[in-house]
Amino acid sequence: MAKTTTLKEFESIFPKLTEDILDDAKQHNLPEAFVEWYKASLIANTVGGKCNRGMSVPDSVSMILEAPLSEQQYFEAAALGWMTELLQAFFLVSDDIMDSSITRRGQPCWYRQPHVGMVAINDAFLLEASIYNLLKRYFRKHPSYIDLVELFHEASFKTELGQLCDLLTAPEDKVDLNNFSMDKYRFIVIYKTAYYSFYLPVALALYHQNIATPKNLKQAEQILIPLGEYFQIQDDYLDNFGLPEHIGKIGTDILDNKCSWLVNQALAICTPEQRKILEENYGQKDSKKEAEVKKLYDELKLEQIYQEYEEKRVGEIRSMIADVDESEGLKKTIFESFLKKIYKRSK
Ligand code: DMA
Ligand code: MG
Ligand code: MG
Ligand code: MG
Repeated sequence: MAKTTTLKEFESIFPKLTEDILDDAKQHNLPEAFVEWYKASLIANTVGGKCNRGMSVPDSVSMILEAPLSEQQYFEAAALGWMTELLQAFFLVSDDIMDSSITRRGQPCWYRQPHVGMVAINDAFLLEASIYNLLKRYFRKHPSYIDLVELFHEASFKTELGQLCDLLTAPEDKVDLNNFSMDKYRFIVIYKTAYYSFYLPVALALYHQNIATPKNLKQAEQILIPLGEYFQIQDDYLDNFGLPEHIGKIGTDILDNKCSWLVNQALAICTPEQRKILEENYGQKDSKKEAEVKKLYDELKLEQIYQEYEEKRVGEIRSMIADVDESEGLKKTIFESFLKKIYKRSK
């Protein structure tokens, strides 16, 4: 029987990894004060989230093996999990700068913290570099070492393409609602979120067990990409309808002129008069205009449209999971547990 990890167990691995990462920096004679800075950035940006991505690596390994993990197996799988959290930290620190966000996990965003500012950009690079230092330290002799390295590179590249499209679809100085479309939207969310958040942890588990094949990787992708797309649609929904106390961040999508799921839904059903309201108020750094858009979203009953979408999509995802081929080591439970964690989430 598989055994799922707890946040406490998973977090108990992180201090050792922090020590390792800082040890690599010390090898280069980084002065002590800067080692402390690196440590503060690692702790502030990597710990304190839900760790759904990270914990899903040991959970997936345990479900593949259908057994609890030995101490060594757990450490390795959790280390790979923490590398996905480091990748997430790297993306969030930079995403918050690019999105002019205010808070993250209930705290001021890293770039807004006293004395940090644009040093945050380099801190983001260091968070990313930590992944490859840890990979080398623990997996240099693993038969799938180069696959693991390439997987992180590939997931990063895809995320960066998604972020590029996200940012270029949302110019700060030019609002053009004709720029938005559900096709563009799908590209953005699959690339910026689904690959690194959903496909990466499961692919890591398969490579860790040396059982990855083109067939099981493809099968994993076929379900995890729709799951990731659904997850980012939830994120867009919560950006407007979620509570900052729950989601730990203040929504910025309207102010930022984002090609969000909500604005695409609004465009699909609005009258010419309502479209005019959007044209005059969307995508400007003005909280009164933002409030006008929020009011329109309520009038258009987007909350209800979202709930209907969620029920329908979750039904489809459930039937995809029911069709999973388990002959090459994948297990339906892996996907069921992802779905269970995110269905109707409010944070
Ligand atoms: C999330 O997009 C994507 C990445 C790669 C961080 P987002 O800007 O909607 O995320 P958030 O709402 O957390 O700022
Ligand atoms: Mg953002
Ligand atoms: Mg963003
Ligand atoms: Mg968002």
